[in-house]
Amino acid sequence: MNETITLNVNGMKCGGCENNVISKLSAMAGISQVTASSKSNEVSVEFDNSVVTLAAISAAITDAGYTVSAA
Ligand SMILES: [Cu+2]
Repeated sequence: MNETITLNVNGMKCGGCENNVISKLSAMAGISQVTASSKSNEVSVEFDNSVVTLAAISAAITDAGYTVSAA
């Protein structure tokens, strides 16, 4: 089932960081839509929760070098 979540993500400083997060997440199976804002420190993800988990999404953001502080 599709679900949309907004995560608080720290460490994004510019549009390059936003694009980095967006391209990393967009490449993952089950993720249909990603928006990222370095201004509000938010990443919104629309995903199919039968394909990909919130934990995997958080891990991908962490791997990219950013910190997920809250869901
Ligand atoms: Cu940046």
